[in-house]
Amino acid sequence: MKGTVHYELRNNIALLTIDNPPVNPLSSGVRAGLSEGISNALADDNVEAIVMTGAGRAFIAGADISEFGGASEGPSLHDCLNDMDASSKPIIAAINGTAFGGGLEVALCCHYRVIAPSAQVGLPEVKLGLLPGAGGTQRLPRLVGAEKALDFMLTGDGIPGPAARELGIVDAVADGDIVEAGIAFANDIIAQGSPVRRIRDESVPDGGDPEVFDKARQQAARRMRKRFAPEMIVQCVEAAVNLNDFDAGMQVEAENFAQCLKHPQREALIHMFFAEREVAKIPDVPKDTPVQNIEQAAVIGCGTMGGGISMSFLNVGIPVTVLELDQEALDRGIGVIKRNYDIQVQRGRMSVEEVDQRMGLLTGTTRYEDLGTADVIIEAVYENIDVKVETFKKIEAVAKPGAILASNTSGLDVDRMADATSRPEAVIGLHFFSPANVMRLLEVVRGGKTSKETIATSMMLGKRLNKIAVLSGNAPGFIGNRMLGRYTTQAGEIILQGATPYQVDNAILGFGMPMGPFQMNDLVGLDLGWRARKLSGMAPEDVPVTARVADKLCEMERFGQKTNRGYYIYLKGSRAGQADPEVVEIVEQTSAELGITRRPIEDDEVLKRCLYPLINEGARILEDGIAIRPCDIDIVYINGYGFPEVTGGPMFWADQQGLDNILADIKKFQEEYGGDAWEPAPLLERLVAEGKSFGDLQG
Ligand code: 3H9
Repeated sequence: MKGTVHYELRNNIALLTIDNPPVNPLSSGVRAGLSEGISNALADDNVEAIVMTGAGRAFIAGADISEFGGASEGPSLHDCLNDMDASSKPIIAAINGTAFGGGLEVALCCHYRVIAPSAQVGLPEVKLGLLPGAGGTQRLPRLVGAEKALDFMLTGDGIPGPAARELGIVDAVADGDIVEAGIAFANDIIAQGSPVRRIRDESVPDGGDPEVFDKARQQAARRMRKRFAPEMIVQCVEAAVNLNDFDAGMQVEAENFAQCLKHPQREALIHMFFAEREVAKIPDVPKDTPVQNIEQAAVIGCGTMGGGISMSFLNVGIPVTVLELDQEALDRGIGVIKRNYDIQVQRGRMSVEEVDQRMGLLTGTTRYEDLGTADVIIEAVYENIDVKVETFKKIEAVAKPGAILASNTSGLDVDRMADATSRPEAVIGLHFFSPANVMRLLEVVRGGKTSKETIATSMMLGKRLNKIAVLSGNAPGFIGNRMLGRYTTQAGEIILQGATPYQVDNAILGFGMPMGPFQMNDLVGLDLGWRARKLSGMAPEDVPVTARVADKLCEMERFGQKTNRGYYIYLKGSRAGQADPEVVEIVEQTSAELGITRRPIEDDEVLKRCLYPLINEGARILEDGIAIRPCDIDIVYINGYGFPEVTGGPMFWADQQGLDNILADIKKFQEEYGGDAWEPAPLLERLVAEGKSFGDLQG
């Protein structure tokens, strides 16, 4: 059995310390230990109260997530809570650290709660596709009211001790030793005649107002589109209010919890939870690899990417020197950073003082020599290998020994940049996603000679910047853009064969992505590819057929959102585009020029043809060793490209569809359309032949 609970007598108090490192989830051994500890304390006449706390940094991180979906041994969590409910002696939670999910529910089943100021409480189950299923949906509304409880459970965010006190979740915030504070609190209770206060015996103080539930449903629809669990939570709180009978409410909670548990969203979201932690583990870079201290950063280029990257550092208090070629470009770039912060002030998300503080950490320069003290230098110059190589030569000339030299390339060869320096071990790709100060993904690209220290430091830096860092090998497009290429090419083919860009976008939106491929092209700018093709002197007949429509739109100066016209028409001030019949005509005309007979294409085919090449290419990326595990690809695609979180990412989703089904369709499309996008990846074929899934490769 995993985990334990230490039992100790402190005079008249039984102290139960939950010990299941690192964060004390309620695994089988903990549940058994809790039941046993309570029974021992009740049997001992010298014990007058019980204090419960956690060893290490957490009180209890919740139910053991790894046990969901499988068999578990020992008493259930509900058995433990029933034992606690039946206790005639007061139980006091001394919340030393994180009390999340089932952990907070255990604390709510205690009769009183004291908390350390830095400890966090939260009911994050909704983020895992679950609901607080250990009485949380029934006890919390009774304690703080239905409205606040709903808000707390539907956001799932943690709050620190003082905020928990203000909300009414805990009875006291205690500085100093939390166990001593818990024992002192227990002795006060004993002095008052040992009253036990069971939340289950109380009624919900508000909740007569049905609007509370309407508001909660609207909030959930806005913030958690297409999620199953929020409605289940709202129903449980309605039951707490309307039934006004704790056990009847618990019955509703149990039924709704069971529904969440068997829902595919739950499985996908728990996959994401573990995947987020897994991507930090790099097999050949041990946990104890030395890392460098990053106290100062430098960014070369203060355009959209450079500005956003600079803000990522400023936001976590790391000073940045930003370099531009001339004073005018520098002033413009810094002006944009300031304006972005001012918008945050207008929206009430930051104070003027905070903006001043962040801008105070920013220094502008036009001289490379000023970058010499930085611990990490990131170039964010024009995406062209020759320009990048030249930039690296300049960086190397000024960078201090030991500094990390990074490129924010979205797919160019990191080794060529490394070879332009005499310290390739210090060179790495740090691919931020736009807007860099907002997007969570950071692709960390290891070159052939990148040292383990440089990799470990870069992964740690990603975490410090509040990003999720995924390691990629150095191959064109890395993980994300290599897959994206397949997706956009298919979308381009589909519109030439009969669908409109609007049909394709709608099918992708229906799948749950925040935008379709043509909306994405309009956002990024159609002119990028068009200009690059012009610069390269490409002959018109050599332009890929899937780029022909975009190039025609560019010839009409329809570059996308920036010119208010692209595939869509954007009315002033609006980012929601309107379909344009003229674009449909251009598409039809292009099909005719290419001799393609248009035909109706079902949405189902649109989806399969856009998504399956992602999976096929993902399999090749795994074969080539560019991504370490399938879940690394899932994290990249969800956090960088808007793949719906509730699917668990493309590789997890593929497993759920059945790899044999996907392979059969890929072979069908190969026969119909040919091309290397439809050449089945050998890994996919092997997995199907062996009856395995991508999940079997996780290791
Ligand atoms: C629930 O409670 C349902 C109930 O309502 C009803 C039941 C009937 N279980 O994140 P970290 C592992 S649902 C198992 O790196 P941090 C984690 O995988 C649960 N394992 O540390 C990692 O393992 P490894 C509701 C867990 O300090 C290691 O611990 N609770 C669990 O940055 C360290 O984790 C939640 O949703 C768990 N519950 O953050 C809380 N939690 O080292 C989920 C963590 O092998 N947890 N692990 O990679 C968290 O939010 C964060 O882990 C926490 C610590 C804030 C606690």
